[in-house]
Amino acid sequence: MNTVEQATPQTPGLENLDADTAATVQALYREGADGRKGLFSAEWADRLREDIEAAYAEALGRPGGAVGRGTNRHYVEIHPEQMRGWLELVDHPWVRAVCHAVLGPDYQIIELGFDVPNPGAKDQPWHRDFAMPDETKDTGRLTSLAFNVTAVDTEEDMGPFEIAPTTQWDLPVGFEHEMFPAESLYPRFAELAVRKYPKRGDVSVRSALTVHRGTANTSSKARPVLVLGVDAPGAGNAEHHDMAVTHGFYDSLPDRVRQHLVCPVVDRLTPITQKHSIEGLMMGDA
Ligand SMILES: O=C(O)CCC(=O)C(=O)O
Repeated sequence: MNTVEQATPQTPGLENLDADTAATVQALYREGADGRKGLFSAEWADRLREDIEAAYAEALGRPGGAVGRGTNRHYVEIHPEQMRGWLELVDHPWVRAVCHAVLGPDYQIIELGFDVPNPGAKDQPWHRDFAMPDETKDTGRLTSLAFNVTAVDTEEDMGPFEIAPTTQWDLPVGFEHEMFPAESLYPRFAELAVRKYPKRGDVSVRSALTVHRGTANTSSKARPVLVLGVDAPGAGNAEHHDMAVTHGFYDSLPDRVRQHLVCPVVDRLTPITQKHSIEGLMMGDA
């Protein structure tokens, strides 16, 4: 396997954490991802799928509603109120504890969206969701997390998500836009790669720096998956997102959730127009 230069991880102190949270923090710093089976019920995930399908149909019906992530594949950013289970997700004790432990007490919920690899979607290029921040390079600390929640039971032919553990620390040498590793590095990712087969109700968390890709969907079914993005203060990802909440929704939230929202609180939600992204450029339009 090619050897690569890596940043030196500085795992946060684990002494005040319960065993479950400590295990996830260690996994995030070691492998770059972790997950929990059955955090929610299959019915909860079915409601998520219904909400994703409604938001997807709405987004496809207007210019800029959905952004291409390669053949037959889209990403759509939505508002929390477009998903019935958002509060249960962000308020789940494991989600809160992991965010607090990795990103600090003032972590910020900055992104909600979903990927839909449809039938015919191809292997994506291996990638990161954004460039490695200087803080991670220099201090070995993770400054953001992405939670993924599948809306369907994943089967082999549905183009499972594939991730290359430990690559969150790879310095981006030979990475285009600091996000897309050169093809000469692919054998290393292929050797490390793990395919994930989450079922309805499962939740995973990863560093978006851990190199990953969606694989080819040769089935006749879509594999929609929710993405919840959370930052440490100053990580700088919020400016790439347009999430908002209404006053009524904001007022209905417990304080412990409100304090992690940095998005605008508005009278009326505006459908999100997706920003043109480097991923779209590199993966091609859907
Ligand atoms: O297929 C997936 O689950 C993830 C897709 C992905 O990483 C992306 O579109 O950036």
